[in-house]
Order: sequence, then C-alpha cells, then structure tokens
Amino acid sequence: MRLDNDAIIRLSERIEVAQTYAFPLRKLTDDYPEMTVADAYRVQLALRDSYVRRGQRVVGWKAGLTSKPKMDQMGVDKPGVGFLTDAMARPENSLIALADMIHPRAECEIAFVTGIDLRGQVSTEDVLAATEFIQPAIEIIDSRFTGFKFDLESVLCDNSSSARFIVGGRPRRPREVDMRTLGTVIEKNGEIVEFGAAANVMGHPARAVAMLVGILSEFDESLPAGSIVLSGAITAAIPVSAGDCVTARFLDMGSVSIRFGD
Ligand code: OOG
Ligand code: MG
Repeated sequence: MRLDNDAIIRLSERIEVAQTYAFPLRKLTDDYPEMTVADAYRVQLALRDSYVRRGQRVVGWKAGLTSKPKMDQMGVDKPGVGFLTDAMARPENSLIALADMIHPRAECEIAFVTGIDLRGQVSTEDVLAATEFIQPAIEIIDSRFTGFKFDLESVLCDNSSSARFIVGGRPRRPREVDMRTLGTVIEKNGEIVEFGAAANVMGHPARAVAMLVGILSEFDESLPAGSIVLSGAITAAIPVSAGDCVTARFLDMGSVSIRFGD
C-alpha cells in the first residue's frame, strides 16, 4: 500500500532537518517497514521541492550504488538516483567544512554534462550523443543514518546520501576516451587508498546515466540539457576527517583535489 501524503511530508521533513543540522537518524524503514521504492522517491521529491522553495537550484543528478565495490561496501544491491543542487557544489582545491556533516566519505566518479534533453528509455549511445563533455569528479556523501547503515528505501529518501560534489581536471569529449578502461586512483594524504577502472560502473558509466534517465522517466521527468550527472563511485568510498587531503587522479583527464577542515 502507498504511504499517505502526510507520511511522505513527515519523512521528508525528518530528512531535511537531519541534513541541515547534521545529526543521524534511525533508518526510516524501522518506522515504516511497508515503504516501497516508489514511496521513497516521493519522499525525495518532497525534499527537492522544499529545497527549491528555499531558493536552491537543481543543477543535475547523481546515480549511486552503480558499481560492485560500492554495493559490496554498503550491502545494497540495487542502484538509485538523487538530485544535485547549486548549494552542494564546491570548487576544486577548496577547503570543505566538515562541521555540517555527520560521517562524510569521498568517492571518485565521472561527471557527464549534457547538451540536449534526455527522456524515456535511452541507450548508452544516446547518452554519449547527448553528452557535451565528461569530467573527473569527487562526490562527498554523508548518510543521515546512524552508522552509515541503510536499506535502499531509506537511502533514496535521504537523496542517496548526497552532500557535496566537486568537478575538475580536464574535460574530454565522451568519445575521446575509452571510459571502460579509464583508470582512477584515490590518494588520501599522499597514500593510494583505492583504485579501479570505470568499467566497474555498470560496465560503462554511460549505462548508469541511461539507467538514471529511465528512473526519472518513471516519474515523468526528463534530464534537462545542461545537467551535471555523477555516474557513481568507481571504487569503495573512503572516510575523511578534518586535516585530510584527497586527490582523485584519472588517466588522461588530470586530477581533482580537495582538503577537509573543521
Ligand atoms: C549511497 C550513495 C552511493 C555512489 O556513487 O555509489 C553513491 C551511499 O553509499 O551512501 O553516491
Ligand atoms: Mg556517488
């Protein structure tokens, strides 16, 4: 049975407060075990509407849990999506404040920037044709659930743990690089902590973007031209704390660095 609208609003308010004041919640399915994935996306939409009413602008979308290393790390075996707003964007090489996050982790991803609207069931070829350029990115995720533990429904309500994102390095045309064999290395304080190839992301990161467009179209939404799309972490996410410096290096695409402070 669908959750009623009051429950959807109550849940989105619960998430918004936890996101704003950075305190952890019990996972939402503890209180609403009957919640479905469709309900969870209704909660996410209510959250998005609330941020937009408060003046934030949606600048793009993210796909999450699109690689085996991430699914294994989180114990969730299905991908999902979340929205990105201008308030989450941070410049390359900047100092990211951690005071307003609970237990942040960094991920390295390929960002797609689209040039035409995408809607419905699209192929990886459609995604590549619609992509103006791809760019290295770091996503900072922060689960609003205690212990960074959740199920698919709860994490979708929490906007797929979205917190901050940074794009940088060298933009490339999507067909200039072989995205499957694109290697990436994450360094924390100069030590290599994770590495992998972008094929970890559903065989090809453009497939994750196609999946995201499919999910949006289930809710009768399109991916507008000019969107930034994060295609999902290529490796497991790494925990970060104040004083850390993280660099994600991408083969032939340069690197993105950020520092973390209190
Ligand atoms: C969910 C978000 C996962 C990714 O790139 O796989 C994600 C989480 O792990 O908290 O952003
Ligand atoms: Mg991510």
